[in-house]
Order: sequence, then C-alpha cells, then structure tokens
Amino acid sequence: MAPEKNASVAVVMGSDSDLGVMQGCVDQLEEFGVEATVRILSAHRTPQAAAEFARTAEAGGLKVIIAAAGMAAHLAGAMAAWTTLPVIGVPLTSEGGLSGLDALLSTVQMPPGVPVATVAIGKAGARNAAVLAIQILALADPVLRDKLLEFKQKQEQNVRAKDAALGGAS
Ligand code: RP5
Repeated sequence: MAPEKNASVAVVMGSDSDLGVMQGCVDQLEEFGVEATVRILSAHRTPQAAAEFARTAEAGGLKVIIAAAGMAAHLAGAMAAWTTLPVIGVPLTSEGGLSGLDALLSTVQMPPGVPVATVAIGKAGARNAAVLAIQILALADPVLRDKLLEFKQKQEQNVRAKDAALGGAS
C-alpha cells in the first residue's frame, strides 16, 4: 500500500483500523490494473490534512476519491465539501460502533448539492467502491471498459457454473 505518485484513484480511510477491510478495495483496483494512493486521514482527528488532501486532489491528478470510515463517518462528506471530483463513501463497522448503521447514515445523508456515492457497509462496499471508481474512469478509457465487460462475464460464468453443479439448467 505504498503511496502511488500518478494514481487516478485515492483510497482514504479514517483510521489504520480500517485497513483490513479497505485492502479489499485496493486489491480490486489492482485487479483492473489501477494503482491507488492510499492515505489515513480523519475528518475529526486530522481535519486540516483531510481538507488539504481533498482541496488539492484534482490538481494532483486524481479523478475519483474513495473515502471509508466508521462510527460518525464524516470523512467522505468532508472530502466532497472540498472537491468537485466524484467521492465514493464506504461505511465501515467498527469497535463500539452500531454495526455500521451509524457510518452508513453519516455517509449517505448528505445535504443537496454535495453528493457522496455511498456503497454497502464493510467488505462488499469496499469492493464495490473500487468497481464504481473503475466504471467512472472507464467512461474515458476503453481498455478499462473492456476489462469491466470481462469482469461481468466472469461473474456470470461463476454463478452459472455453481448453478450447473447443483443440477441447474445453466
Ligand atoms: C473512524 O472511527 C475510523 O474510520 C474508524 O472506523 C473508527 C474507529 O477508529 P479507531 O479508534 O480504531 O482509530 O474515524
């Protein structure tokens, strides 16, 4: 997870305790050949660094910011306040949290005009944030678009094979 200089996607998270789940996001991006800048930035504990990161993200070449946090998860919203780049929010479960529902509501309930594209809580959301970021990048990148088509075909084949193994007609 070394910082990547020319990355188009940033994966930021509120704490190192989020790294275990967010590794799935980084891995998914890597499966598409997309390296990410990975940072620990907190809306509450390092507010100035978080704001500075978001404020300068576009000038630094980033195209999408994925922001993950647990509890009162304001990181994605704090990023969205400072940039016009698309921000994808990943709500996380955490020790002492309310099974991620706290983070989900804190991330998704943005006021009009400042959207955060919020994905599922936890591991599924971490993976989906990566896929959604790839889908955004693929709008201007035919190679990524082809990889997405292949990704979807493989998913379908996997499910059909499992169905067939159970005697389905797939
Ligand atoms: C949030 O608080 C972090 O994103 C993390 O999910 C949660 C707990 O943080 P730690 O106390 O584990 O650092 O800001």
